[in-house]
Amino acid sequence: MSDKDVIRKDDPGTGTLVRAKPKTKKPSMYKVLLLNDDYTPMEFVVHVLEHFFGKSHADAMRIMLHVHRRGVGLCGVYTYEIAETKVNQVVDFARRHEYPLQCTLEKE
Ligand code: TYC
Repeated sequence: MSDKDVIRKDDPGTGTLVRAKPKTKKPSMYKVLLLNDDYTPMEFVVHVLEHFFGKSHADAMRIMLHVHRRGVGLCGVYTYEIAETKVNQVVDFARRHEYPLQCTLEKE
């Protein structure tokens, strides 16, 4: 018997176990993706990955080069609210520096 099993109060003592209904659901997770463009400087993208996604300099370089070569790359996986906030922060930061850097989210 696991801690997820319950015995009903009106169980007549047959020992029948009933699976308890889980009260929580795992939230859907969302990928935050960075897209390549021809104008945003590489150092700017590395800074974004370090500052907004907590990447080490080495990981930020690796991800930036992957995006540069392949067109798109994964920055992180988050719940919807956090993913949405990251996308807005990155796009807003890039716009303020007049770079066309694009960042999107995709349901896992
Ligand atoms: N392609 C850009 C350049 O050559 C660098 C770059 C990398 C831009 C990743 C965006 O998401 C990006 N300056």
